[in-house]
Amino acid sequence: MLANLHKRRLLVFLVISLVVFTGLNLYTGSEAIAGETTALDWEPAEWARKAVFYEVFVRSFYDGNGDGIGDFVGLKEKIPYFKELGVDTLWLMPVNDSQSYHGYDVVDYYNTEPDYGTLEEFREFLQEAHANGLKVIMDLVLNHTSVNHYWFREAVNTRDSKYRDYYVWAENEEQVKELGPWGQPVWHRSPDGGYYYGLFWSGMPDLNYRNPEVRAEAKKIAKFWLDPNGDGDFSDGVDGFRLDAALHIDKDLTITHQWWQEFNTFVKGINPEAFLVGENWTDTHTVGEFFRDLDASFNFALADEILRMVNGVPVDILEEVKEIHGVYSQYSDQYIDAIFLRNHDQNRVGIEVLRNRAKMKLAASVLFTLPGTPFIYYGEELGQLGAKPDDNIREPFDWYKDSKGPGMTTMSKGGFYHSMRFTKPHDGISLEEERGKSGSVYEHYKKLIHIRKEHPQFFTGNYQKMVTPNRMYGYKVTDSEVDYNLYVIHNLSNKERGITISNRARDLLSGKTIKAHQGITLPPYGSLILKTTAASLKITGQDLSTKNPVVTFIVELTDKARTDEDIYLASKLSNWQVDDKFKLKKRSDGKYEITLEQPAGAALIFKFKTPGTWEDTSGRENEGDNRFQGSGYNNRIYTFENKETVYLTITGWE
Ligand SMILES: [Ca+2]
Ligand SMILES: [Ca+2]
Ligand SMILES: [Ca+2]
Ligand SMILES: [Ca+2]
Repeated sequence: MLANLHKRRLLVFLVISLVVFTGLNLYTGSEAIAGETTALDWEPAEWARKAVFYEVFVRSFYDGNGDGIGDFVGLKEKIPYFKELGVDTLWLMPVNDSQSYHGYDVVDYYNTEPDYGTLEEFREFLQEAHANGLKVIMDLVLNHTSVNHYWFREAVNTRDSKYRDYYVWAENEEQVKELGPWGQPVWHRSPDGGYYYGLFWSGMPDLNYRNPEVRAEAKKIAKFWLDPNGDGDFSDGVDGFRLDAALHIDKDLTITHQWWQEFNTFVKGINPEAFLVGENWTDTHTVGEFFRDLDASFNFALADEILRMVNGVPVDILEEVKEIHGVYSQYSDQYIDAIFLRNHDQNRVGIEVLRNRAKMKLAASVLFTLPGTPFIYYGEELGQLGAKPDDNIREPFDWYKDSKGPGMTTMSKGGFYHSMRFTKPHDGISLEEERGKSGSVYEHYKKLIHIRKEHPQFFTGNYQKMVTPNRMYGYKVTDSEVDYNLYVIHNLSNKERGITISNRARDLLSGKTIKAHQGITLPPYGSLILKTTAASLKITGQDLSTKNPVVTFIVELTDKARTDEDIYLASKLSNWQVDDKFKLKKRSDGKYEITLEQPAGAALIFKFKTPGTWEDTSGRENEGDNRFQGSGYNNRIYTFENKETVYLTITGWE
């Protein structure tokens, strides 16, 4: 549960960037020494290494009983859909009984959320999923409970109750002033006058994992879901857990790691094939430490890099992967890298790429051709949109052209705080409109998943960067086990690119065979996945104009943003300083303008500035120009392609 973290995205990104880009120097931990890999006495679930996961918010997926709320009966009914898409494993966001719409504050770990159905219905869905070859993992929220969990009620009502020590209490007044990792209050006053620790908010008190009884409770809960009847047959249980807030179990990371090792040993003792993936939204080294404890961890850093690449920032994505894996492999040689684009705590891909359908497809093409175990967030395969607040990134899955019909869920039911903003009728975004339609986001995802499943070297193969012309990015994926090579080429520009290849190959995306030296055209943001027996493939591109594009930005100020001060464009061109060379000219119509010349393909990251303030981009949702990055980012980004005039608005200063 990382509801507040988005506000700190820039900070987190900076921390990650520093660590990724400066290599090992920043790491000061005492345990990890470069090159030293710990031999672990357990093995990750191998099946997960070659699986494609699908994250489902049950409430918004498919309603099986007509009350407008997604449920287990609906999930069961939609098993053929998951099979059609080609995913192997479902990750269900919390299904435990909870009082919030999202479920991340559990009141009963041994029961299901009544809105979703009974335990019996959950088990029926599970049996059916298993019978169809689908695995299911569930979100397990062990860091904290709801304030309405009876443990916490007992802890507050009776000071000498054994449940008091299930939670974390302040020892003195001084301690209460302490703030959390993103500057938030973490100590909350309980009705009895004490202060309890709740990292995320007062409604979610953290459990105390220094108490062996809490550890025993957590293990009992895991056992209940893995093998409910304890007969050693796991068809009635889940196949693993996504561990919410795994990073935050204890303020002391050593205790956190101890706990997860203990938990993993316990889980593998029940079912050696059970899969554990941790939510560790932090720097790459700290993520790496968790591979000693758990099978897998989400790669938040890579997700951001893929989207930056798609948005025109010159990112060398294979180099990013290499650096991250270099860090991971210091901790374990058997880690499973859980790669993804966005999850339920982040604006959807469609918003991050400013609703550009070709870029949504490009992001997927990159994700599904990189090593790791990919995760899709439900609706992403339709190119569904969603921006914060949180419930608007968790909107109903859009099954139908007119967003009405059997199984369709609604946000007016089920405790959402906001109304529906993004799931809309007749906007081209729905399963009904996209299924079978050539070039749709859905058909593209489906194709990519199937290509990946048929070519397992994408999970484990050897990757080499290729030389590619004209703002394209390419890599070769080889595997000594097979007699062919794969070549992936992405067109990162908004222009068609004509290319020729030196040897005959088949493009797995279009299904077409391309002859040696035959000219082919790659559409803007298009990709090729070439399969060939040739040992090497040379790509030749058309000659592009060498003239630098000259671009004029015309900037309008909203009433709130009016200023008497001069306005500057700050970027690395000005060392992020106020520089007269980048001062905007005030025009007679009250607008401002500045003209820049940059090489074609250059991506400029910038922000406007006065001598005393920075442009406030916090609430910005650029919907106009495709080359500007999405609302989750604090800087503007523009890629120079043509001579043109670009209109911008400044909404405020901070
Ligand atoms: Ca329902
Ligand atoms: Ca069983
Ligand atoms: Ca905690
Ligand atoms: Ca729609």
